[in-house]
Amino acid sequence: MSSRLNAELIEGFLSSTEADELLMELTNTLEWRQESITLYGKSHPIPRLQCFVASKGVGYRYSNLTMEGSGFPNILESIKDKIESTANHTFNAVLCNLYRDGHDSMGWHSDNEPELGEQPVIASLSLGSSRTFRFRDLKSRKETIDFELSHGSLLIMNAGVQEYWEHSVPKRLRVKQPRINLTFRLIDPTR
Ligand SMILES: O=C(O)CCC(=O)C(=O)O
Repeated sequence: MSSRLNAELIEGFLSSTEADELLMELTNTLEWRQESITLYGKSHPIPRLQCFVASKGVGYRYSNLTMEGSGFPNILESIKDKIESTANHTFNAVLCNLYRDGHDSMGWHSDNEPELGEQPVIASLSLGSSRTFRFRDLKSRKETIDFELSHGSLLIMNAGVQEYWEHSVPKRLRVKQPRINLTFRLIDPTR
């Protein structure tokens, strides 16, 4: 039997006006890049744009990529404060993903890098087009649970989620508008 999915979705965490403003500001001000990952010696561009934001000195390794933080811009600092008080958890980094349209996606993975520590709590804010966020039970690789992540929603993945479940954002070819997702994490730079 699969483990209970210890995740919580808060629709309308941001009002639609707040979410519109944040979407526009982040689209225009973050330094979005299309990174490549190397698999079996071959380089592949990832199917979305990314930007890593973190407190100074905080770095993150992810699928052969190493990213370094240089401080939070004000706009992300205030949204981080609001998310921290709802999730009752502290964060020092945010991985930002820009899905240009429904051709962009995220493959199956768990956020289980050693620097996130054991049983990390991760808070995920969505802006723009709604996209399906799919969990799959790691043991059976059969049971799936879908969440529809809408503009201004906050998904909190609590302790145990990364240990027992993986997740993905599948392509949705009918989606023509962009989506930004921000995943707030607490990274231990000494690990
Ligand atoms: O875009 C999303 O909702 C998922 C992002 C994600 O899985 C990640 O950053 O690890």
